Amino acid sequence: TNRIFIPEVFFTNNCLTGEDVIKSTRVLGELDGIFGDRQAFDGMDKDQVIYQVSSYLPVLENTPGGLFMGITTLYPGKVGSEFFMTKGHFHSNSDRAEFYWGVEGEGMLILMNEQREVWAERIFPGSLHYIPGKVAHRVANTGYQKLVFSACWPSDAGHDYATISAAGFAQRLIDVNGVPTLV
Ligand code: M6P
Ligand code: ZN
Repeated sequence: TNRIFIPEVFFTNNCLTGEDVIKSTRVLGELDGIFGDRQAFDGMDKDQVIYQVSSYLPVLENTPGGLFMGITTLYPGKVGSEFFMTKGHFHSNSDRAEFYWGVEGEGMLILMNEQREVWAERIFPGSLHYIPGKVAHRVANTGYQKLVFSACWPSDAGHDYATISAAGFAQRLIDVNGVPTLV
């Protein structure tokens, strides 16, 4: 059956429903080890919701040639001086690329290649980001309101979280006197 897809509704109300839409929630406790300030992390509520992702998966995971789409709402906040951020990942099929685009709020897309070189792009409503293959990607909310961004990626990309869990990103996005700074 065909799905009637109304981008405005998907974006503003985050309300696509159906069995091929997967909603997931990440609470702070699931981001253990990601933030640099262990003491600040330990003092925080582990049930606090950091971000939610609605993914529209029109084909089965791992199908070659298909596309997936997601919309992520990342709440504002910090662990110590480090902005709330997504887990971040490489793709399991490492050469697969992805688009991100900003919908609402402000943030930074943090990127890292296999040589562990890190750079960042500012996300804002209407910003478009091409993430090449073999580049890990993570998003931080640098604002005071929720950050909403959307993504489109190949259905056979897969998520490799292990590499980032083990070695992290080579730089962190820290609030230095009100200025988001990679350190
Ligand atoms: C985007 C896409 C998804 C990803 C989500 C959250 O919507 O890249 O594939 O799952 O962001 O990012 P992460 O999986 O790194 O927590
Ligand atoms: Zn990805």
